Amino acid sequence: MPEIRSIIQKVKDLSGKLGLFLEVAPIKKLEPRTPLKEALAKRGIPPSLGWTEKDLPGLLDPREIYPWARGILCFAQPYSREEESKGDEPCGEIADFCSRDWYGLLKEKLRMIKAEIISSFPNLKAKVFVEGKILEKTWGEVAGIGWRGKNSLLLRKGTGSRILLGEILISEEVEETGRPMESKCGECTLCLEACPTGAIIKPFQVLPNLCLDYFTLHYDGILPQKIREKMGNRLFGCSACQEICPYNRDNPETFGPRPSGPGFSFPLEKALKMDEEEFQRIFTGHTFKGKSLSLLKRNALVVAGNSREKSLFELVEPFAFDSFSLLRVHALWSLWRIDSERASKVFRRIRHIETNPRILKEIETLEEEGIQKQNEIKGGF
Ligand code: B12
Ligand code: SF4
Ligand code: SF4
Repeated sequence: MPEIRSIIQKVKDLSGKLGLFLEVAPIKKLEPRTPLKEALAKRGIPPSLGWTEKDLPGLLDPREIYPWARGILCFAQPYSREEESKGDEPCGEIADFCSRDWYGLLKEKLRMIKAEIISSFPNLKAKVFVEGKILEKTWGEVAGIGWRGKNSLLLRKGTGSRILLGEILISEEVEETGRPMESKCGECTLCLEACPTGAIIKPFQVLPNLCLDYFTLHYDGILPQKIREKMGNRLFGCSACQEICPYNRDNPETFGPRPSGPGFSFPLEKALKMDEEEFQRIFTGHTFKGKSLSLLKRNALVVAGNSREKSLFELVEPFAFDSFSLLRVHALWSLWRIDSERASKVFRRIRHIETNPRILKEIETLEEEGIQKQNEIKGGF
């Protein structure tokens, strides 16, 4: 039976060919910097996305769930940066990592690698993770795939933070191939300052329920007003804490197939007029393939409001009468921001037909704020 060392070498060669970075480490109990229990309790995101206290033992030591685990292969998939291609029309921004289904691609590659390992080592147990119940950044740190940035992400020389992480647990003892690295942020705090919502509450710690990535991609309810404002022109995802990072500039290794995706800038008119068929055609094969067209439209309404572009009023107005109350709420807010005088007239029509108390409350709040603002202006003179 071939030695595990030769298998690791084979996996390393294969990973290189597949455009992945690989480091290997023995399994051990992790010692997270902040008490993980406390970090998880403060998150305020649904357990479906994050984890709860009951997941703690398995997160800290994968052997609690996979008693056979002895080694971990940690992989990084670099993803390419989308070119800025802004036209004259009002557009929303789509984060780089959405340029294609990078997570799906990584998972596929890891499944291929697993099959390759098993073919040479049939008795080996192996389990692939991409976004699974495993502390991917911490394992990446332990194995030496990269080091922690204050934006909480893992960075490596040559790619910066534009890498996605995946792992294969194996039932064989392994020797480490890399070494944990100290953070190289030094005195820099650019990402903390650039975060629009203050979600990076402390260096290395992100509060998920303030993060725009969470709100634009994972949260499918009514967006809090403060978050709508902070979204600016973000349609899907947020990369502010990565774009600003000096380690993310001019990275020769941020390679991969050129994204064939919807592009960095997406016209709002196109988003708002899109039907299900077009949505499936454009977004299938991209990170938000599982997301709904309504999520795109909700976000597009918010971005339209933030643009304050008068030409978008007519485009937004029909959504104030949409059968889906989620879109009605955001359309009202958007109309108000684009042109509050015109919006008031629409609100009057809506009051006659609307029965949903949440929608009526939205109108009331917006108008109250308007009166307050007017009083402030008057008081200022
Ligand atoms: C839930 C989740 C989110 C949530 C919460 C993110 C967060 N930072 O908490 C939301 C939806 C907001 C999110 C957003 C994004 N995510 Co996300 N996310 C995850 C997921 C599924 C779980 C992460 C988690 O909750 N870990 C638990 C927390 C408690 O762990 P932690 O953040 O490591 O916390 C530790 C540090 O704070 C550390 N610490 C504390 N003090 C100190 C001090 C020092 C000196 C150091 C070094 C460390 C340190 O100790 C804490 C406890 O161990 C992982 C996949 C996975 N399975 O790991 C992907 C993952 C972290 N996400 C990823 C990505 C790419 C993103 C986005 C960039 C998406 C985008 N828009 O492009 C944004 C980035 C936002 C950001 N700055 O973090 C990648 C990160 C890749 C990388 N290069 O690191 C991962 C690993 C997915 C993957 N398979 O690649 N994500
Ligand atoms: S992704 Fe955006 S909102 Fe989230 S931590 Fe980074 S800059 Fe802040
Ligand atoms: S912007 Fe500065 S502080 Fe933030 S991750 Fe990059 S180097 Fe570190």
